[in-house]
Order: sequence, then structure tokens, then C-alpha cells
Amino acid sequence: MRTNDAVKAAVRALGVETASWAYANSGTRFKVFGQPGVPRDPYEKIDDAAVVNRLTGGAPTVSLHIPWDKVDDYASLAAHAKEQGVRIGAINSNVFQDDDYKLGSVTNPDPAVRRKAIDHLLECVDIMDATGSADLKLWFSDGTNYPGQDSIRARQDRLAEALAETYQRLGEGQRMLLEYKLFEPAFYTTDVPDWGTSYAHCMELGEKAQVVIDTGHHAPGTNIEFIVAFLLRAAKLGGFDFNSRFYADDDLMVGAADPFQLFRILHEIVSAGAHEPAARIAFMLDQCHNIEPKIPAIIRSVMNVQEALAKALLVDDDTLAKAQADGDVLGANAALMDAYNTDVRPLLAELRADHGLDPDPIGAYHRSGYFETITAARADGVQAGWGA
Ligand code: LRH
Ligand code: MN
Repeated sequence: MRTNDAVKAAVRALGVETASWAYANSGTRFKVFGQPGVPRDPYEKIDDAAVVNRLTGGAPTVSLHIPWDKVDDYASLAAHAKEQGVRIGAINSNVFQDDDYKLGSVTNPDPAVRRKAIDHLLECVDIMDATGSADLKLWFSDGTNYPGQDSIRARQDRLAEALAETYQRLGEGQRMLLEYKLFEPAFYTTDVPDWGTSYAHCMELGEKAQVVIDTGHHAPGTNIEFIVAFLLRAAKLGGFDFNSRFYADDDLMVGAADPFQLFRILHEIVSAGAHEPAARIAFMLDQCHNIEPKIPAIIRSVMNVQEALAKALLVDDDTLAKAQADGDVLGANAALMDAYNTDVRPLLAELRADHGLDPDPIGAYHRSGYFETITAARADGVQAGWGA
């Protein structure tokens, strides 16, 4: 059984990566609601990410999305992040918003369109060189809407070709994280629809290619922790896009819809020691705060991951292992439920106090007046969004 100090040390070592686009306006196909104080550029998004890190002590990196975070000088953006006490994490490509990509990007029947898409992926690696980022995160909206629209097999060949060229471009210490999604915006086939397809392409590519699990991208009822355990065993889990959902790709706060699922996922991570920074699992958030205040929602999300990890670290491994070996089904289940039902909030409040942080990060945010400051400072200009 881990001591409270060991649990606190492990939670302190965990870095959650927040998403630049979660600080900006986002919505659904029906409406994108603006909010006061929303950033107007990537520099202000990083300022907000730095506040989340300062208050939680656990969000040291922020992922960018290109071109939503396009700037003239990425090195100066990285320097700005450093001044603010954070680093730029994964670089997300975007080949899903250009008119040319209606019938696909890297899988498009038109070689000129495929070339354009691959050039964007290569540009994202150039940006990684400038920001010092190690992760290229790839998500393809590519797919078809009607049977017969295109050759399912030919599209896989085109995808493999594009991934191989991009893989060759990766430098020392860089890797690509291939994300999958069951459906949307395509509604018949999606070219990377599930973990198996991503895993197969990553195996074909090599050790610098790993799978990223977006927790909102599965069919209802999918056992995500099984996928986690399988990919960890194969050393092919690169990271997570954490969020939660009640129905589809809802992109709600991680742990909000199903905190027990998040705990089960972190239990598989802890069982493999993959919560340790050396394991290089990217614990990223990929959320949209369409109606709720964005910065407090992201602080809450980081806290939800910290709480789930603390609970997973409190699983009595010896009792669990013995019960499993003895076929003691209820005993084994109880070992997990005892940890899950442990209130770790006092322990995490203590951890924050240990490091000079306010035990109540969300209260501290409201007391800081930061919201009032940015609301006034950012009153003019155009709020950033995802341009959909
Ligand atoms: C696709 C996705 C992907 C991002 C986008 C913002 O649904 O999860 O990770 O590029 O959201
Ligand atoms: Mn995602």
C-alpha cells in the first residue's frame, strides 16, 4: 500500500497538458457562444494556461492547434510560454477545415489535395522544431458518407503513404500520435475509426508512432481501459485526449460524465507504472467549454485527473493481487472500490499547501480577480475561436 507521501509525490509529478483551443470560443454546429475575457491570440491563450498551471501545480504544458494558433514567430511564442512558466506541448495538425478536404485530406482521391495535406503535416513538424515540441498529434476527419463513395482499401493505402512520408520527417526525440474516432464528420466510413486501425498503422510505421486515445471517440459501451491495457502492453500508447461524454464526442470536462471510468483508466495506467513521467504518456485535455466559464472548467478538469490518479494510487495492490490469484471476485472488486470510494480531496489540498498553493484552486481563481482583469483588457478585438 502506498503511503500518502508517495501518493502526493506521484500526483505532483503528473503533468496534465491543457488545450489552447479550450480557452477560446467553441460550440456545436448549432451555435458558438462567446464569453467575456476570451483570448484573442495564442499569446493570451498561453497566459490563461499559465494561470491554470500556477493554481493547480499540475498543468505545465499547453498543446497548440495549427492554424488556430498560427503566429509569425513560433520561437517567440515558446519564449513567451517559458516566461509564463509553461511549455508548448503537442502540435495538432488541422486538415479538416479547408474546402479542398471535402472528400478527404491525405486520403482524397485527388493527388494534388493529398500533397497539400501532407505539406501541412510537414509544416507542423517544422513548427515542432521551432517550439521544441516532441509530439505531432494527427487526427483525420477523413471518411465517406455513402457506400461506394470511394474505395475503403485505396484510402488506407493513401493514408499509409502520407503517414510514412511524415514519419520520415520526424527528428530526434519527436514522435507522432495517431488519433482515431468512430464517426463525425463522416457518417459511413471513417479512415481511422478505432484503436485497432491506429495501432496497425503505428506498427507499420515504427517506434516513433503511437496511438492517442480520445475518451470521447468510441462507440457507447466501449471498455476504454481494456484498450489502455492492451496498448500499454504493446508499448504503443502515446497519450490521451481526456474529456467526457454522455452520448457522442461531447468534449465535456474529463471525469464529469463518468468519474469511475476515468478511475478505471488511471488504474490501468498506474498498474503499468505509466503515470511516471519516464513513461512519456501525454495526459492531454481535449475539451470544449461551450457554456461554462472556460478557465475554472479547465482547473476543475486538471483536479479531476489528479483526484482519479490519487485514487488509483491508493489501490492496495497486494490485496488485489492475492484476491485475483485466489479467484476471489468480490474481494478483488472491493480492493478497487475501496480506493475509488476514498475521498482524496483533503490529501490533494494538503499537497497544494505543501507547495505553497491555495488548497482550493477554483476559489483562488475567483479571488484572484483574473477574470475581471482579462474581461477589461480583452474588451476590444476579435475573440479567438476554432473558425468552424
Ligand atoms: C477531433 C478532436 C481532435 C482535435 C479536435 C479539436 O474530434 O478530438 O483531437 O483536433 O478534436
Ligand atoms: Mn481529440
